Amino acid sequence: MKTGIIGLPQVGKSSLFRILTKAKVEGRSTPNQAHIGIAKVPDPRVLALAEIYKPKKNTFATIEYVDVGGLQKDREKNSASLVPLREADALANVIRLFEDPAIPHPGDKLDAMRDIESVEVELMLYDLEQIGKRIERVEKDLKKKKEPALEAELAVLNKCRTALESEQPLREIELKPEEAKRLSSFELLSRKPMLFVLNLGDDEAPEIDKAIEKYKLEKLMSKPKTLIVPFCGKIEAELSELPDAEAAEMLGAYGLKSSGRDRLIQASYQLLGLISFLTAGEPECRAWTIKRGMNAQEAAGAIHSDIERGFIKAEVVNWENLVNAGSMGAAREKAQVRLEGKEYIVQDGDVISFRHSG
Ligand SMILES: Nc1nc2c(ncn2[C@@H]2O[C@H](COP(=O)(O)OP(=O)(O)O)[C@@H](O)[C@H]2O)c(=O)[nH]1
Ligand SMILES: [Mg+2]
Repeated sequence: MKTGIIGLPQVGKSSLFRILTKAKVEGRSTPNQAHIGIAKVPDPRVLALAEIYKPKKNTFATIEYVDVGGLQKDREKNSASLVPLREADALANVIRLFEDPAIPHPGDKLDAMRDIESVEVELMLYDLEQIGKRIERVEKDLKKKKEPALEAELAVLNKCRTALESEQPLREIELKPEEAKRLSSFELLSRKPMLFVLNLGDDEAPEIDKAIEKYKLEKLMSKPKTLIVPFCGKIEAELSELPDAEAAEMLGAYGLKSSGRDRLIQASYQLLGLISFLTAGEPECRAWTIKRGMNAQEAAGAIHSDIERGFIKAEVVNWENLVNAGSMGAAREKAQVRLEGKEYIVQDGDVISFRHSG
């Protein structure tokens, strides 16, 4: 699963990409060569299980980030730089809120809402073009021959066009599952879940919790498929260069309660509709990624298709119960370990051991 990083020029996109992926990329990304990097999803649960099992290794879930070039004044160039985003499953729009006279910004003063809207407009124009082309096509075909499937598609497309024309991103409109399905072959950008990343100045670190109110962005919080995460880019860039333990110590010195990097990655994970289940043993403690709502048999497939096919039962215990009990045996005695069938909907933080045949 991939999150595409977007935003105006000089807002801290590439810096964010480097922080998240701890990649050492030099230079700028251009539309034709977007940078792709992988981030480990920080997971204290894996570490807590490792305290019990002392495994040979810990393995974390991962997600991908893509750094595409910044949006330009020139519409044509924008279209090109938006193309790599078609493959993204979610977007992260970086909003510049740090002052720095040495680093020019396209607006004369900082204005979060203006910048958010100008990026949204680009996404919506891109979608309008895709939808407009398809509508033309479908209307032409319908003139030749009435076809219920095409008529249904046209209705959804028109619904989208109406929303876009009134400047409403498609992620905000409600569609029935069968309507959404008709759109699934289009890579519509304004329909992708959106993470607004507020890139604050260093001096705002102690009041990071109040940033959303301070910049009057509360109204974004209630929007569907939308999350807002404030962070201090420059501080996080410094922290990402340090070993984990030192970075954790330095947080407090800046007046921060938690790592912005961790919060951002966890927010993207959540926005992508992903959860983790865990496996624990002496060889390895590991977090596995699945879509929220998957059942035990589907989850088994994340490990291996053989386990999915030969699924018999899942032995499930909540990670915290296991950690508090201190061992599987002790958790069993407390009746905290359950045997679940294939229909069981896996919960975030379940520790599972699968019984399978073959
Ligand atoms: N003061 C400050 N400078 C930053 C911050 N984030 C990025 N920068 C600087 O802003 C410039 C542009 O950053 P970059 O990440 O390349 O922006 P991009 O054009 O959006 O990819 C660089 O000189 C960064 O060092 C920040 O949070 N605070
Ligand atoms: Mg850049």
